[in-house]
Amino acid sequence: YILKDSADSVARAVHSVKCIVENSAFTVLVVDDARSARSGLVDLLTRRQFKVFEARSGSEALKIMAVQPNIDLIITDYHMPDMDGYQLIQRIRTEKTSEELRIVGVSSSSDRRLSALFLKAGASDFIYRPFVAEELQCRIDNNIETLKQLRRLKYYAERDPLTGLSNRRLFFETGIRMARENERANRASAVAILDVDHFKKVNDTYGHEAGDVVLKAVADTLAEKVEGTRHLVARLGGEEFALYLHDLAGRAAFDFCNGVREAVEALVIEVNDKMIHITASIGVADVQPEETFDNHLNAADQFLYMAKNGGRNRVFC
Ligand code: GH3
Ligand code: MG
Ligand code: MG
Ligand code: MG
Repeated sequence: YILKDSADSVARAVHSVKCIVENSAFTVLVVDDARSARSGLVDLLTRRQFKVFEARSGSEALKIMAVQPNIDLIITDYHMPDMDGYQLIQRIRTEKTSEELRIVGVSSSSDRRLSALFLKAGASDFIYRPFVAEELQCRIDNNIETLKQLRRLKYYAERDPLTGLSNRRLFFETGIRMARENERANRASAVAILDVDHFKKVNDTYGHEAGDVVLKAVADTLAEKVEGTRHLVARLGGEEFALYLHDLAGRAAFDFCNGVREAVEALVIEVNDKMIHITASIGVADVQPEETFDNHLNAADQFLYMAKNGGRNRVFC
C-alpha cells in the first residue's frame, strides 16, 4: 500500500509539474481596483507559472487587451470605478468569443444574483469571495483545459490531415477576409489552383500510399514557397491545391506560380527505392473587386482547365 501510495503521489506530482510547465504558455489578465485583492490573484497565478497582466479598472483592461491580443483568461472583479466587471464582459464579448478567451468573474458582493448576471453576459465562470484558493485554482485549470480542447478541435477542423495544410474551409475563411482587406487597401491580388498532372497514373503505378507521399511532397513544396509571405496555401481536396497571393497580380502572380510549377517539376520523390517525378498545371486569376471569393476560384479553375488542355505542366492566366 505504501509503495502504491507513493507511486501515485509521484505520478500526481509529475502531472502537476507538467500542468504548471504548460501554464507558462497562457496569459491571464487580472482586473480589480483593490490592490490587495489583485496582488493575491497575481501571486496565485504567478506561482502557477502563468504570464500575468494587471489592470486597476475596466478601461485599463481594454487598453491592455488592445496591445496584448493573446490574452487567454481574464479574472475580473465586479465593483470598480468607471466600468464595472459586468460592463467589461459585455464589451469584451462583442469581439472575443468564449472559444478565444475565458472570463472568470470574482466578487465579494452579497448579491447572490451576480453570478447569473455574469454568466449571462458571457463569463465562463464565477466565484464569490471569500473563496478557498484551491477552488479558484480548479476553476482556472478547468477553463484553461476547455480552452485547450476548443483550440485543438478548431485546429483539426481547419487542417487537412494528410498534408497538414489548411483545408478548404480555412482557405475560404481567411481568403475572404484577406481579399476584403486588400480591396480596402487598393492592393491587387490573385487566386491560383494547382492540380497534379496524371496523378491517377501515380496511384496506378506506385500504389495509393506512394500517391500520398507525393501529395505530401507537393504540399511541403507549396508551404516552402509561401514561407515568409502572407500568401495562403491550402489543399482543396484530392490532388488539388489553392494559393491566395496576398499582394501579387498579373505578371508577378504568373511568375510566382511558374516558380511553384518549376519546383514541383524538380521534385524527385523517393518511395520504396523508386524515384517518382511529377508535374503540375496551374490556373491563376487576378482578384476582381466586387466579385465573390467563389468566383475568383472559378476563374482560376477555368484557367487551370486551359493549362490542362494546353498540354499540362504549365501556368495559365
Ligand atoms: P489530370 O492531369 O487531368 O489532372 O489527371 P489526373 O489523373 O491527375 O486526374 P483525375 O481527376 O483523373 O485523378 C485524380 C486522382 O487522385 C484520382 C484519385 O484516386 C486520386 N486521389 C484523390 N485523393 C487522393 C489521396 O488523398 N491520396 C491518393 N493517393 N490519391 C488521391
Ligand atoms: Mg472592487
Ligand atoms: Mg483534379
Ligand atoms: Mg490531376
